[in-house]
Amino acid sequence: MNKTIAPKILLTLLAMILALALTACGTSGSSARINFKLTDFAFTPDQFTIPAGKEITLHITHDGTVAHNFIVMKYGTEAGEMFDEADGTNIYWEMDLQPGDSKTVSFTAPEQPGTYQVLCGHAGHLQSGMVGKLIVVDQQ
Ligand SMILES: [Cu+2]
Repeated sequence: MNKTIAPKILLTLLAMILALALTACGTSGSSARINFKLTDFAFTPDQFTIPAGKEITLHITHDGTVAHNFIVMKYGTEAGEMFDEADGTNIYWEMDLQPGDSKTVSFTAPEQPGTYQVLCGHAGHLQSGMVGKLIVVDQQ
């Protein structure tokens, strides 16, 4: 290797590594941007951590074969064994997705920090594994 060029290449590589490291730090902990995938019958990932009260951008891809929805339950409520009509009054936010959908939407995170249940409200889907957690944390 040419001895005068090698240090320049090393410096460039170091700068790139540093830039990547800084980007990685910015995405740790809670995030106002969430990406996840729906399949039959799961959310991947099934746990999200978001900052309280902030505008959250969700990017959802539907890789399954049947319609699903994404429901965030109100604080302190859970659907229990199955999601039924009575649970409808406890919905904080929801959206419907069809197979093949790839959508970017936004909603405002709850002000109350804590763990919120997320699930698919279609009959039988919660029992099949379409359930997860939304963790809301206080941000200074
Ligand atoms: Cu579903």
